[in-house]
Amino acid sequence: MRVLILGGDGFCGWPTSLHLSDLGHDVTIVDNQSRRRIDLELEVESLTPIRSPGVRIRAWREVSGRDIGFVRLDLAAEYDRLVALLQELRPDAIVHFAEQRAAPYSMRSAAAKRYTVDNNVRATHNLLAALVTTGIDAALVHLGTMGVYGYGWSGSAPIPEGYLTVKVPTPDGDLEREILHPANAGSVYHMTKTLDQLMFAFYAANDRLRITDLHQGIVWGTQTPQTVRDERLVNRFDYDGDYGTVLNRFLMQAAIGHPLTVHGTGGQTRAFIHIRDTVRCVEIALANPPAAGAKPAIFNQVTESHRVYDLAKLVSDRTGVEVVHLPNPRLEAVENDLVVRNEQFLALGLRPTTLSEGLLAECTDIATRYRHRVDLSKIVARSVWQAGMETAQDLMT
Ligand code: NAD
Ligand code: USQ
Repeated sequence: MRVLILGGDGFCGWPTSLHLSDLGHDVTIVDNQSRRRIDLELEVESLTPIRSPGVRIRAWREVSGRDIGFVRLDLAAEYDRLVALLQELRPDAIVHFAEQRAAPYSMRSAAAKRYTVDNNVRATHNLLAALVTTGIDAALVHLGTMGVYGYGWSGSAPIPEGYLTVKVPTPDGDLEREILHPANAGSVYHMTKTLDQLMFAFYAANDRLRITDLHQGIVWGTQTPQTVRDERLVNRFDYDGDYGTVLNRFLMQAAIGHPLTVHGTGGQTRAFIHIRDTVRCVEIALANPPAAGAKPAIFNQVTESHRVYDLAKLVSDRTGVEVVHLPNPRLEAVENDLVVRNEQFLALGLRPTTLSEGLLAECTDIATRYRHRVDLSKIVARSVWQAGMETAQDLMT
């Protein structure tokens, strides 16, 4: 297939591009490098020394003999170029990763909130409008988030895969209706993903676009079988308070002997997936698109759930690094249950990679190898959900 990977320079997009190229697909990455620019703005860098797109693509050609295209394009701002690109390449499939994806970054200032909404909503809508105007019938796979459901509101009720069957009372008795699961975003970033869902529902119904929305949990890990093939292919590893996600942060903190930064009690339960399974899930989703005219297919892209404190304890027990409970900079349930249905991917052949000693060690090894690149002042989360909320910055420096 000819596949466009929008956001293919990022943490999930780069290994997905390599995985699909390795499978023999004709891959073109579209990315405006905004993520690299935000690193400059935050004065932080990936823990791993990621190379420029040109070097990455040359290295991949050397090790695999395969070409990957790269187009620098802003999906949110360059609609006409996007249309021209679609007309030129006429992709069979499109994977859409190209959004601002950090919840803390999306809450740090009015400018960041506005950027996140403008970027994410416009990027997704431009893509949908461009597909309609060009008449290109590509299967579209979007990376959404488990956070669209919210955490804790439904107690221990299992979270279904996107849709909920509800009873609507009428004078003639109850009617059954299938609706999108109610959205309950916990940050401006997560809110943009709930808006994406509404756009997908509309364009699938009105224009018969074939759309799959992957409600992905927190991704952990760094490397995949392709990114380890050459050091120049190394994947991004975010560790800072805005972009670093919780388990990778704990593994990096353990590698440098920094106390493990649990927000609040650590009773927050979240869903997780290893980066190796992310790339495999995208492959499976591309092979199983919905029919034209069908509602968007929604898959919960998660393999296991854990409490934040339990993860910290696990890492602490194997490394001896202490756990600290910091003031939580976020507005979120102190504790929550989480049961997630994920039968669709399992039925389609996903064999989940779960938390294992080997994979935790792989991540710690990477963190140890690049520990000299850590900026200690960037570890503790500073972005707060409401003005005046206490942060742990003073406690930790
Ligand atoms: P990332 O920030 O590393 O990658 C996103 C890429 O998209 C970056 O390279 C960025 O430059 C590009 N981009 C952003 N806006 C763009 C625009 N307007 N035009 C062109 N390119 C643009 O993020 P990631 O961790 O790889 O996440 C990818 C997707 O997966 C996101 O949509 C995110 O919401 C979703 N997701 C990520 C995680 C996770 O834990 N990392 C979990 C669930 C869902
Ligand atoms: N947390 C800590 N200590 C830390 C960092 C985080 O206790 O040092 C806590 C947070 O308070 C939160 C939980 O860990 O309760 C998860 O935080 P996170 O930063 O790992 O994940 P999140 O902000 O939810 O965002 C990440 C990705 C996002 C994706 C989302 C999937 O950045 O793109 O959509 O995971 S999900 O969480 O399922 O919505």
